[in-house]
Amino acid sequence: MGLTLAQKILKEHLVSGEMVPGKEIGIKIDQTLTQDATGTMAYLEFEAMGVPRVKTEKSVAYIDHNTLQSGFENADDHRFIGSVCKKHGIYFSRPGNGICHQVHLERFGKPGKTLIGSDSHTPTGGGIGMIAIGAGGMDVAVAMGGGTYYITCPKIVKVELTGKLSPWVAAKDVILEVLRRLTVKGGVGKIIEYTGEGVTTLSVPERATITNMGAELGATTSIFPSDETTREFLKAQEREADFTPLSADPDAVYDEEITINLSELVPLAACPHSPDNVKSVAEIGNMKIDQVCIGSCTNSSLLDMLKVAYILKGKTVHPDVSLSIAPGSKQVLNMLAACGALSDMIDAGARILESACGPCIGMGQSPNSGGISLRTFNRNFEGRSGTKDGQIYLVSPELAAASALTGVLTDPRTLGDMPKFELPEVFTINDNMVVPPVPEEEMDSVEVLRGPNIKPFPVSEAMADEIDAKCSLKVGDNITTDHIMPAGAKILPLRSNIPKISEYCFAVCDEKFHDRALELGKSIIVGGSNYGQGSSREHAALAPLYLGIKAVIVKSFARIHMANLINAGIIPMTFANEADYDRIDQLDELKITNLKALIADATEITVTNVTKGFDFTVKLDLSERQRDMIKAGGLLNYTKETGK
Ligand code: MIC
Ligand code: SF4
Repeated sequence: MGLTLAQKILKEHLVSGEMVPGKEIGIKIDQTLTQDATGTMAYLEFEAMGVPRVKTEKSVAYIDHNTLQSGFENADDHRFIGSVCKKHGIYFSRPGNGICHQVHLERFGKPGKTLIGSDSHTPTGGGIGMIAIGAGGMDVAVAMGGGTYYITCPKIVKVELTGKLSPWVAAKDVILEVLRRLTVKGGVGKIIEYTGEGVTTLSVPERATITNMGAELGATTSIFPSDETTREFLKAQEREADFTPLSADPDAVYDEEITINLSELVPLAACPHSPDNVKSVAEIGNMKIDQVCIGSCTNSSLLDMLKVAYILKGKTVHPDVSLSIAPGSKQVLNMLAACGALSDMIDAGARILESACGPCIGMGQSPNSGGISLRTFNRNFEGRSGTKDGQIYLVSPELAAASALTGVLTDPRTLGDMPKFELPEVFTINDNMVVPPVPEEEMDSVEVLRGPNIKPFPVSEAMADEIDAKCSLKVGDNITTDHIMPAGAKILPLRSNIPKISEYCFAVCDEKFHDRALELGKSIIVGGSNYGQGSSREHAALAPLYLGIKAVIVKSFARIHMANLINAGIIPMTFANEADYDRIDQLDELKITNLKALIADATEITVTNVTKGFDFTVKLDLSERQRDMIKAGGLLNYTKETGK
């Protein structure tokens, strides 16, 4: 029986387990990446492991999220990460060099390799045939130390692409169509593998847009074959030697299959407040808009920017619209400057931002009250823009630029003939903003520089035999990590200070949660389905840990967040009977006894609702290793105990 491309790469990297969907497998990791908002914690954890030098083929630390330095905190974090990198064998991409996923694709990713990154959009690397997975910082720290990375062996979904995109219809519309069909839960436990004759019509940056936003499906990752287009891209990056041709076997067997005819796609938009709330531009109609933001790791490649500049050239941004543009990397920005496209953008009235995440993570450019903002980004969760009632629509760069000129949602197909946009034969290569690590013999003399905002991460205790605690919070379905641990310009600088950042934990849902949880001492959170979707931020587990959360009982979990809870020693449980969710209220007292024996192998546990006087059953869907981790009180304790 033939293998799919994802299965081939996983098999080659398999360290433990059997490749049976649903079973835990351990894989060897070749490359890691971190960004600054998750990186400080990841490197504190790495330091705690006591490994002198990373054991991966390549590890890169990027500064791209917390670049607004409105106090000393972010700059201190940058300095800390830079010095840790120097000391421990990690490449350091300085602020200004660009968004981690864009730069990694350009300069470091390699077909056939495995990459984990402390950012949920790491699957961008799937655009050049990598198995690239988003993970919590602690998992990345362990991988840097040479440890195995564990995942649930995923099912493989084949997305057969046929036809060719019509003029002005974009790669963004492809992934929005996949989201429309599969929803934000549809990819959980799956790898999305793209095949078919339509693949050859898509450039590497277009493929990367699609794999990037596969994160919004909840998928483990997404992957494209590595073909002649990949070779051309790597050659243009002066990295042809990194190329390997890779594809699925012709007789590969997939668990699910869908077909998308690219020729039939039309411009789409994800409406507020979910990436799967997808409608066609025609369905939404002539909506008046207030803001347009172009950029983010989904749509900030040179190709995207050249299209935007072409549309804006010689025109003026509509008087009622604010347009901001953040090119994805120094390479992109520099090449736009060299060819005059940047000047076309500036001339039209675009507000040019630095090459960083910026508005995507609420670092500036929050829309006006109730403002309608078109963004080329990947997430439009409520409040993420920094304006609670902001109405965010996720669209392609073509649609965004066309609408910035008219002031209303505009179908880019009204722009007339589309010229052929092509990638250059050679990109401008200058890695001068990537600091290499010092040679091994100089390592000891590197001093790690810590600022006063950098506090140690909370230590979790070994699991107790009984949990008798109140439900400190009850929430509904599709709770995102932006609900659990919001980001934005005000809160992000606190990423290295768990006690302080915990004050904002769940603040969007319930401002009193922090105080209540602290007062209760220990407590349990109850939630609906797809709990923890979105980001890889382990702060969404570390803040609850600090606030005394012992268990989370929900209808279902998103993958990375569930792994982060286990890493933090918090027990993730799911309702055996979803109807029991309705029978629990906030502040009910919940009791579980004999936990030590049960955690060893029980798949179902009885919980008593002491307040209401009934028992209900929860499921524990955990591997043996995860059970041991929870018993030890999390991954760090487990690693210390077992040396694994
Ligand atoms: C995001 O897009 O939500 C982030 C910010 O990039 C996060 C990481 C973080 O919270 O630092 C992600 O996607 O993992
Ligand atoms: Fe940065 Fe936004 Fe991409 Fe997250 S989704 S890595 S915040 S650009």
